[in-house]
Amino acid sequence: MSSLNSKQLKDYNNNGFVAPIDVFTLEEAAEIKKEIEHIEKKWPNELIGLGRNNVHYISPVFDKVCHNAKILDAVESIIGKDILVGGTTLFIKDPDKKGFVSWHQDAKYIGFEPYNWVTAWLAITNANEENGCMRMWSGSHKEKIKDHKDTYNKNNLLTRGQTVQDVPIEKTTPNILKAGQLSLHHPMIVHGSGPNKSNQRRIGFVIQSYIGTNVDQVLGKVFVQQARGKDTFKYHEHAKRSVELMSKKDIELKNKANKELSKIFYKDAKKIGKF
Ligand SMILES: O=C(O)CCC(=O)C(=O)O
Repeated sequence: MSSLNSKQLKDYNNNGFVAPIDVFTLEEAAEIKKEIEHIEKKWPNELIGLGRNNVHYISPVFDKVCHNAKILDAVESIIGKDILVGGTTLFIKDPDKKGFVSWHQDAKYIGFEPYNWVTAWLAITNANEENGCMRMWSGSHKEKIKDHKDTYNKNNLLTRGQTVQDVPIEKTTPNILKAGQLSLHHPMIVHGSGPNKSNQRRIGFVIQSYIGTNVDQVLGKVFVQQARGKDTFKYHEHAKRSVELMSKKDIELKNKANKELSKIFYKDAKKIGKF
């Protein structure tokens, strides 16, 4: 069932993103945060580097987020009813680190074509200007794919520090979300985020991305899960849903999927970064 109203759809089409969309209560978001902290405490290496990707394969909590009906209803409004989960990433900004995300377009490096896909950014903590929420260049999704310079800056949370230069900051809008709220953004929108200047963590769980079943991966191989509808195209290998935290089989799947993802992210790159 599609859930975005005409104003929200107009926002998405005009600006390249729509926000905020209420999904979880503060309490539910806090429970999801606890799952991250639990994994970090018990398996300290699991969510770092390349491991920040595809946590939904090893955690039933994150699996359920990806298959949440409220999120899928909103996504269906944009890409239609045949929906696959094409991958996830945790973007965690700790207060004592200088992590930032340079201006970029997802479509430049993610490899999903055609662009019948949308990225869902779920705030696990509040995201605001102080703690480095995303900033979106409204309308930039209507332009072409821009040149990106690979900077490999050590504090850049993007794989190769890919950066669109000369972004007019005055045309960008902060994507302020409360914990539990979601935003949806277009593959072509230029966006980025600054460092966390608060004394609390800023955590975003990003379904990167929800893809229509008609969407192929043109840079490599990706595993998917059926989130809604039917996959008559069968472009991708379908993966099972997680029912037990950190099961051996699921860890193997996550590692395999991340190895493939790394090949996509670093295709033709000069060197491999830390994610
Ligand atoms: O979490 C962030 O600050 C940036 C995430 C991002 O670039 C994305 O979800 O496409």
